[in-house]
Parts: sequence; C-alpha cells; structure tokens
Amino acid sequence: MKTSLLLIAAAMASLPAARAALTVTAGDFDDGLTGQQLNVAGWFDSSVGGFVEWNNAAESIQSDPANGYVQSRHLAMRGDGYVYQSLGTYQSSAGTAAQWQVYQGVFADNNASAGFTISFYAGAFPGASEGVDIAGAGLAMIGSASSLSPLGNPTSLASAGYRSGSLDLSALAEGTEVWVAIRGTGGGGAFAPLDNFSVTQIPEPSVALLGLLGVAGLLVRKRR
Ligand SMILES: [Ca+2]
Ligand SMILES: [Ca+2]
Repeated sequence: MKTSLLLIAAAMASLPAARAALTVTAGDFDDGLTGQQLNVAGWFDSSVGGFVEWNNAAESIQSDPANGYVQSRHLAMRGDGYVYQSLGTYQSSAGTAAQWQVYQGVFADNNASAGFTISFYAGAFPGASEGVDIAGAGLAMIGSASSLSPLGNPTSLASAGYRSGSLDLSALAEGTEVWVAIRGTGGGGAFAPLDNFSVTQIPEPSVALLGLLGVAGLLVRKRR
C-alpha cells in the first residue's frame, strides 16, 4: 500500500506543470505616480498627448464600501479613447475558458458619463504601439464585445459596481496570443472611472491527474 502511494506520488510529481495562464498587467492602474498621468503604464493607449485616457489620482474616484472597492489610482476612460495589452499566449492546459472582471466607478464629483466596451482579440500584432489602435490590426475578435452602459451624468454611487463576463477560449490554437482592449463609448465629452481589471483563466483538472486518482482509488479499494 505504502509503495503504491509512493509510486503514484512520484508519477504525479513528474507530470508537466500547468503552463502560464493569461495575465493582465497593471490592471489596478496603481502606477505609483501622483496626479493625472497621460501615459497609462502597462497598456498601449490611444494618446499620450491629450486627455483621451489617463491614470487618475486616487482621490478622484469614490470609495464604494458596499461593493468592497477602496479608492485608489484608476483609469479614466474617455468616450473616444482606448487602452489595450497582450495577456500572453493561450495554453489549453491552463484552462479553455476565462472570466474577466472590472470595477465601474463614480468620480468624486459624481461625473461618470462615458460607457465602455471590453473586447478580446486573438493573433500576432507586431505593430502594437502607443497610439496604434488594435481595432485596425485585422485580428479576430474572440466572442463579441461586452458593452457597459454609461452610469449617467451626474450619477450616484448606487449605480457603481463590479462587472464580469466569461470568455470561451476553446477554439484557439495552442500558443495564440490573446489581447484585451477597453474602449470608451459615447464620444469625447465624457469620461468613466474604472479600476481593478482582471482576467482569470479557469483551470481544468488534468486528464493524466484524473487517471492517476482513479488508479489510486482502485488500489485503495483492492487492499481493503
Ligand atoms: Ca487602482
Ligand atoms: Ca501606455
């Protein structure tokens, strides 16, 4: 019995480790700087020369205790702006689906009149750069864009909260690069504060591991 368990443990230890999961860089927009910064660190953005999108001061968004959101530096997305980044390459061993989440907030002055969309793209984009829109890269969109409505202007904290959605990755080829874009909607006269954007690839138990657990179960039953 002890030998069998040791053999199973050794076999499990030799299984290849799960590949790296898709990961968001700087989804908390906490760049350590102060005041408004036109360059959104960790993201390619629509402009670094004007208020199309920017990392904003912590005190410009309201804390939202009901939703567990604590005031911090955040993205201020204008209706005609965008940010995007690569999440890495798809490995099915890390999960064939993912969930995204973002906090849609309210400015301290209750102005939050822009909506925004969350879109995912698949494929290589060597031309990715500040001021170069991923929408023009000819990449295939994974699923469809998720549209988050503007919260009104002025608006109240009651309309703020975490939004989430799911993403089917199963049709992607192994090693395909995956991108996410956040894009403002509604024109240039309004901004939306948002924060804590994350993507979680949903891991599935490895087939090999399930097989070994089955063998272990049989061995345990046999010895009884
Ligand atoms: Ca933040
Ligand atoms: Ca940038």
